[in-house]
Amino acid sequence: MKRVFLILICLSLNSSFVFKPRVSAPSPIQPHPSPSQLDWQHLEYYAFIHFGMNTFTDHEWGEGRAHPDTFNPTSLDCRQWARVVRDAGMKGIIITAKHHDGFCLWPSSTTTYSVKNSKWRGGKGDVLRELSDACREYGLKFGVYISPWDRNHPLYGTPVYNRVYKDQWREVLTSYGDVFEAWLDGANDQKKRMVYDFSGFFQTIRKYQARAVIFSDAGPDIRWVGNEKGFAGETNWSPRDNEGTFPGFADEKALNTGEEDGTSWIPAECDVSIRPGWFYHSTDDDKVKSVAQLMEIYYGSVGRNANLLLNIGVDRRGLVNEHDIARLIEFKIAREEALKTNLARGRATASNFRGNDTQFSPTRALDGRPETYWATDDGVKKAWLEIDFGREIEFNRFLAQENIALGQRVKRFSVAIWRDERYETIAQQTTIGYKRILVFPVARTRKLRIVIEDSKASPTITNIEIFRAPGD
Ligand code: FUL
Repeated sequence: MKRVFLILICLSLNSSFVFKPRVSAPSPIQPHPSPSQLDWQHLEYYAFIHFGMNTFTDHEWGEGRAHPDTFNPTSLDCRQWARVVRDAGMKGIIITAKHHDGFCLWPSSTTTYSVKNSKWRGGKGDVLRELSDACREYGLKFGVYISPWDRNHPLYGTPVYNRVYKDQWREVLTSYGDVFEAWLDGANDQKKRMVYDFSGFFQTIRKYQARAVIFSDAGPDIRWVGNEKGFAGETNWSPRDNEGTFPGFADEKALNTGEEDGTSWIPAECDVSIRPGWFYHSTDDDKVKSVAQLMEIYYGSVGRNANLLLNIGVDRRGLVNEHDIARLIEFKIAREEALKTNLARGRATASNFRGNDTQFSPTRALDGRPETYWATDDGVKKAWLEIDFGREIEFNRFLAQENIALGQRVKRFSVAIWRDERYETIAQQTTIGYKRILVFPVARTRKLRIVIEDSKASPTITNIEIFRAPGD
């Protein structure tokens, strides 16, 4: 009996060592993303495609009067679109299923103004069918833009139109498989003002595709970034105070930066066209944005905690034009070249890590695994992480990511390099969010620190990468 007692005591003493309770992960702060918003954020870069009646009338905002036969692509091939988009490194396509002119690219029962009354494919064509099939084949997400403003529909301007518009969403969301993003703006007619039932529209979308994220000036899931140039604010919070906002209400400044104390999680999406207009115009063939411009946009969007929705206007043949293809591929190569070899390897230490538990150690920010992260003890809102490269390195790009599943936390951070026996700050910025990329002149050092200068709660850094991009 005595011996059993002794063994029990030994076991219990030992167990405090062996069964040491695991240090708990930081609790999420409010607001934080839903699973669909998190999946969406990981996409980073995908295509907008503007194609429709305007392609054939050379307009940007058609009036809805062109005869349906005007829509007549000679060799439409959605598999070519999907191939180009995949080869360009984009993760999905959002198509203008209906633009302001009201012409539907699918045979809708809600209007006579659609592909079914055009000569194209003898009135049997359906662009959404062909595109959604192609997206599945090429492993791309499929999304749709249905413009609420409709310059053709006879009921537009009356309350009944709200039902028509919901029916359009129902048709599209129930016929073509999974839709990852439902895109709408608040565009309204200057004369025939329409009182839109936005909450009813959102409910309809949720009813038919609960996993789709809804984009507009006012979310509810994804917000417009406040400009069509492709740039998020240098400070860019995903939290946003959405109270009292609606699509068409655009506080461009607030949309551009979000709000530190915003109560809803509504991350930003940067929509921008590769050409001056959204639709294809042959006169713009020599105005495709340069690789340098596209790189700037990339750093200004994906590099500032936003997703990039880059628009391509498909041409009158129904193909992505050669000029755009060439640029998209050059842009992909330039991105890969700039962020090719990650130099963030070496001995990582930190001023603090959670419960001194290795599951939250600074090494976790360098292991290339998105599910692991460096975190500090609760209440520790200022901290540094140091990487000792063990040799001198040269770099000009710095990338950091927060574990946003737990909410966006970092308010201010800096990057410092070891020079002349002391640390010297080479960049100071505000938010990080899902991804932040800093661009600066080439720096040389054997040690580097990321200093979290202020944070809403204990910082959680899932990834740090460092690159030497070609050029200065
Ligand atoms: C805006 C529209 O008015 C433009 O024509 C374009 O489609 C852009 C992406 O959204 O609201």
